[in-house]
Amino acid sequence: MMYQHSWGPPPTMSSQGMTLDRHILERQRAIPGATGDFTGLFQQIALAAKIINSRVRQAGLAGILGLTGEKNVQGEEVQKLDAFAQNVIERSVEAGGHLCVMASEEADDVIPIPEKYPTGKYVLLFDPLDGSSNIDVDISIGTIFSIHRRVTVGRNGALADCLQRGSSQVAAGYVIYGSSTVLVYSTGDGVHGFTLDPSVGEFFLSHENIKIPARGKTFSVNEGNSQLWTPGLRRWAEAMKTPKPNADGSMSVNSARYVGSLVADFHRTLLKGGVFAYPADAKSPSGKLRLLYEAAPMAFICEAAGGSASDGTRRILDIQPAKLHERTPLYVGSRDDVAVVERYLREG
Ligand code: AHM
Ligand code: MG
Repeated sequence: MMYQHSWGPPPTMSSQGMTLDRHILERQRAIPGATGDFTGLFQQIALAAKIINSRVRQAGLAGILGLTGEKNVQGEEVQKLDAFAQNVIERSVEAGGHLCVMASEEADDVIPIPEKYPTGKYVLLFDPLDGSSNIDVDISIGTIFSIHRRVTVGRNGALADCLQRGSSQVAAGYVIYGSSTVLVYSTGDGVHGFTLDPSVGEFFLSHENIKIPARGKTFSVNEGNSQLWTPGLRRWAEAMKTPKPNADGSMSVNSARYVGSLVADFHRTLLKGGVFAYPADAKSPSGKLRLLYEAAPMAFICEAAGGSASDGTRRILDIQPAKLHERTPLYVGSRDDVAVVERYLREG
């Protein structure tokens, strides 16, 4: 991974940088027969991310925290930020002619492409604003997206286009609205991060070819649920908290880190290593996170960076979804650390 700190503050970064658009375009040119469809779709997703970012940054000022039904200073109906993000993504991508259907964590059913627009060969699955319960307390939130090629024929896509294994994703990515706004994506051959320069309104390459360390020092899980876990998982958490002696007599200790916003917890895990877990428990036997909008895209990115992702026994990317809003336990991060938690789960 290349941290380009030498670029210095944003104005310098923009003058020297590789934009997200150019990055995707250059890769498209390297693929014989590529039509530019994917590049077009990606540009629209990046535009949506910038619009959502701008609203997230104004959230307090614009009085858009809280519930729908409120009026802003102009007397207009105020949307909740996650409803706003849903709307922005749909409006940004529906007209491009690249998609045949969409599905979102915020919508009960598949989202068709309006009749007035052409359709295309891709399918977009997304979580418009993940971690939205954290908005009111100024904690990082994010957008997650997953792109598949359609498997049905005809003008409109269908549920079958959305219910594909994670391994058949063409691309996946997320945007973190954190201390800076970063878009991370992968098409399966490398993972790249782009930081938004707000003065230019453009994403610039800042994290090239991210590789997750094979082992990390951080474990990330909501231990508030630990009484609901299996004994094996509780033993794993205890093991994570047990200092290990080093050869030189010093002690190694892990750090516990849990933001409660998947994008933030995953982003840290990807860059620094370690494991993020949202297990099944007695209250939620299938876990909390959604396979299509959360687990599968993060698993795709993590594997492309050299890490792994499991539901405890299976590779996340091998799971055939049976329904749109299916949930799954998720253990994702450094390869060795995911293997350790799988071992504890196996031992029960
Ligand atoms: P959301 O999609 O409703 O925002 O919920 C998903 C979020 C994830 O971002 C995060 O990892 C998890 O829920 C946190 O759950 P908990 O508060 O139970 O620890
Ligand atoms: Mg979510």
